[in-house]
Amino acid sequence: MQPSAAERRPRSFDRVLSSMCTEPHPAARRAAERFLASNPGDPATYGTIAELEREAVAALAEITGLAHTLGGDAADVSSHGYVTAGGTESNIQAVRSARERADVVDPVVVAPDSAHFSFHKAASVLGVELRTVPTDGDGRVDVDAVAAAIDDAALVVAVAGSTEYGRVDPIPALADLAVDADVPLHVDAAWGGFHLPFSGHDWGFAVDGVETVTIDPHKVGRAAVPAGGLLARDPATLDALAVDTPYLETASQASLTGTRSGAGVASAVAATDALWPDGYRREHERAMELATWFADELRGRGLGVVDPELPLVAFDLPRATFEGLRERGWRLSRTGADEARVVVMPHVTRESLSAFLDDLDELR
Ligand code: 0PR
Repeated sequence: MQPSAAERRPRSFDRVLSSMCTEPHPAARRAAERFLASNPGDPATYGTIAELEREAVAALAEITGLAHTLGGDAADVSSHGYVTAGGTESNIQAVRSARERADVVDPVVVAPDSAHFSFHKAASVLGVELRTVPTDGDGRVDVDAVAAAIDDAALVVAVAGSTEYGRVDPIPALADLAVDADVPLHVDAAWGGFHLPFSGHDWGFAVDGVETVTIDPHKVGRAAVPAGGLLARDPATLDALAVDTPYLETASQASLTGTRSGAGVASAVAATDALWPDGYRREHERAMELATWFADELRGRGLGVVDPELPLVAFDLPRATFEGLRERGWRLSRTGADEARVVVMPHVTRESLSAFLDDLDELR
């Protein structure tokens, strides 16, 4: 008998070049399977997964520099964050908390035009105005434009690893503006967060003024889907999100979703246990080297390339060649400006990119 569609093995990652998902770490896969039916949204019933969520948040607090600012006292780190369903939930919740805390009639969120579309969802769901400001020619937000837009804002958003180009906004400069204007700064490091501790950027809670950070274990962190992260410097950020939960044994819940993925939480702990810090550092170095090599190869073929700041390479590719590569099975997507975009995720290797270049040469 043929296996049903649901029983078939997932597609191999061999030719997946533009996704931010990747092969989970083997330990993450095993951990996910053990917790498929537990619900971190009900900690009084599912105590083991609740304890694992504290561990996941403690790991993310280390990675984002929050643990250090708390003086290494990770005892009550769970009041500083939780494991979300992904970057979208984290970003919505960061906006929601800022809206609650600003307590103004017409809340405004200032974000670069490079910000992920989840901020448009947040604005729509929460009834806030999203005031987008332009990026410069190199894909980072124009700081002067933020300065001109910040005064009445409830939140400023910075992107640390943009979805289309992997660009990191000038976070210290934005944080200075935010502190002066007394507006919280949210850093979206959903994808970049597992690279940035090794890239030399100033980006996380080490920067004064950064109040919340999105960082997703289910992207570069190599946890199972779904496992996102929202971290906050001030526990009041999460308090502003909490609603009473009268018929649960716990008094309140700050997450946006109710039932949540125990598999995501357990796999985030397993992956970060296995890989933080040395495994992630090695992956960062491997991926940067590969991205740099790939960018050189493309340039050598006369193609325009956006210099990779983090391991993501956008490059000019005629539409017909793009379509031809898709027909050969390469899972490739395009930026809004029509460049092809390769995200050097852990499953992307020198071999796969060489095979891609061979196909590219044949099609040109
Ligand atoms: N913030 C940034 C900077 C992101 O790049 C993304 C996702 C998000 C937030 C939202 O995260 P979730 O998708 O976890 O809610 N960026 C990818 C994108 O939109 C998501 C993606 C992942 C798309 C895998 C395709 C895919 O196969 O392109």
